[in-house]
Amino acid sequence: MQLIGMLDSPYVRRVAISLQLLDLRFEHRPISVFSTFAQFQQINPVVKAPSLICDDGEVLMDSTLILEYAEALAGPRKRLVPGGIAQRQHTLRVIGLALAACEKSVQIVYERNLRPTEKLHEPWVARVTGQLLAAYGALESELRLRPLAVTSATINQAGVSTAVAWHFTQMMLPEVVNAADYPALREFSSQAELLPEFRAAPHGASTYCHDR
Ligand SMILES: N[C@@H](CCC(=O)N[C@@H](CS)C(=O)NCC(=O)O)C(=O)O
Repeated sequence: MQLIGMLDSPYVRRVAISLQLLDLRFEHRPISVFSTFAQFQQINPVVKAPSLICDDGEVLMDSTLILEYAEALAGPRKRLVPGGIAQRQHTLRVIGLALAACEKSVQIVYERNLRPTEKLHEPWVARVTGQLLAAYGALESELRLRPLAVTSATINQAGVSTAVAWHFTQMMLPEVVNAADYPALREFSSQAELLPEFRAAPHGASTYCHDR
């Protein structure tokens, strides 16, 4: 199967890291939804990253749906979302917060990079920034109350998504989310980024390669 999209997208990155943790082999094609729009369009006319070309050619999109498919492919052998209801509930809460943090960060980045300055609507940016800070405030509290595992064998989807979201925001919007205010997240992220699966799929323009 082929993972389509750049690793500067937190959604693409969470899939690239999760596929490795699930022991699923894939080819990564870092095609951009912006600079190579037409090429992306040929694979997926909706131009959403990540897209996943399955082995039979069918194209999936949306990181959460791709990960649901990946978990099914990996079978009972490996899972990143726990089966037990209590653990699953908490994992889904944390993933939801991390995805909200990704979404609000991406909205601010798009607002800055894609909209002409004179068309910037400050009340909207302020609203999104408040939501972003609320998501990280809640993630910081969750992490302090219930620390997440952070080894290749034990990290779950809550851990992957939290670490990827935090790193993305710190790469793109460090002045908006002050790392010093979130010590638990900062520590968790620095440990996660050392894992081989994170290092093999670094934020940015590179290509994941399974032989690394
Ligand atoms: N909910 C989606 C969000 C994916 C998303 O927004 N990806 C961005 C890249 S970070 C994208 O495709 N942007 C192009 C566009 O929306 O036109 C997911 O989890 O995959």
